[in-house]
Amino acid sequence: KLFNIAVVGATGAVGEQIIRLLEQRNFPIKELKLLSSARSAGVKIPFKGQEVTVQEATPDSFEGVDIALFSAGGDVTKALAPHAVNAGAICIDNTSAYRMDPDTPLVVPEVNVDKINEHKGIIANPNCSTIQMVATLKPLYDRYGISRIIVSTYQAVSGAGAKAIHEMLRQSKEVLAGNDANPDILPVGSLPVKHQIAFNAIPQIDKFLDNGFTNEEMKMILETKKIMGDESIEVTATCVRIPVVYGHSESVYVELKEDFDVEEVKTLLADAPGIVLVDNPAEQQYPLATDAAGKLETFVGRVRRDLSNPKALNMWIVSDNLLKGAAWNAVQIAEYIAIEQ
Ligand code: 11C
Repeated sequence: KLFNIAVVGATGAVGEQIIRLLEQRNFPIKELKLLSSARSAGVKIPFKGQEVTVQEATPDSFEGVDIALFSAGGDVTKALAPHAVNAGAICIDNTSAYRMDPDTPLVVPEVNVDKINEHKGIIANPNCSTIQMVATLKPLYDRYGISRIIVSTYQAVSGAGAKAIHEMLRQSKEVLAGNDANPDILPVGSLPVKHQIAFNAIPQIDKFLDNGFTNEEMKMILETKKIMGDESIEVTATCVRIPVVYGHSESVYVELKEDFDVEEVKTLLADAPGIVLVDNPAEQQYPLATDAAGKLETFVGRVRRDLSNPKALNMWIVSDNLLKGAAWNAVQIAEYIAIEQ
């Protein structure tokens, strides 16, 4: 069967990757509709040797669409996804708009692919930093159980969009030239205070809540429980933006419920779908954002028993935030839907 596909946010950082993946994976497409805000309408995007003209996304854009992939921000999803569902499309949404909605499955195929069929029109794609962590921890959860996760992230600027990439590169040049960085975008475009990202680390991703955590940190906490289907897992997170373009890195401490053998843990990780074990300290081999950029897999290394708690492990998890963290996870879900139909 061939599918009519719509990509909403086609000119954005994630939308571009979705289009590239649909092409590379030879997704069975009848018609590809590329949608965006009015500002980007008219842009031509190459796809399989032809050019597809981007159209303005409106409530009427979804007639005949089978699968709509949204990555144009939560407000656009909230405004348009209900119209897409009414028109009969299955929506795969990259924003946080529906992630915690009890009627919306939140899916990482390696963890809970069975939830896809429970959708009522919308399937939510989790936050990038959550996806790579749960995909890696799933085989350990299945084998030993997980009681607690403490994660600190080192997140790439591309997570904040193409403007943040340009901002980091511009600031780097300014600072190297001896000028002021003149921060303009990060940590949060809509907030008045801005901080330099070049040669810096900013412990704020997204806005703060009253509990002292940021939205990004709460996403890691709440989404992990929902995807794993286990509210008893205790999670705490500190999310930090660093001057890397592509690839989020995470230091993860995880307490397991049962005793484990570190070599068995490494074997489980090496055999897990979508996970690549890169763990050879003797040769200084461990996952690096520069190696993960452009790859579909999630990379794990520095796997070691904790010295303060023999039931806990430490590890380093890295993945391309725009690919497994966003576009690839969404296209994977679309591929599962296509296979089922
Ligand atoms: C970042 N994780 O790195 C964010 C971007 O909820 O999908 C993705 C936000 C989301 O800034």
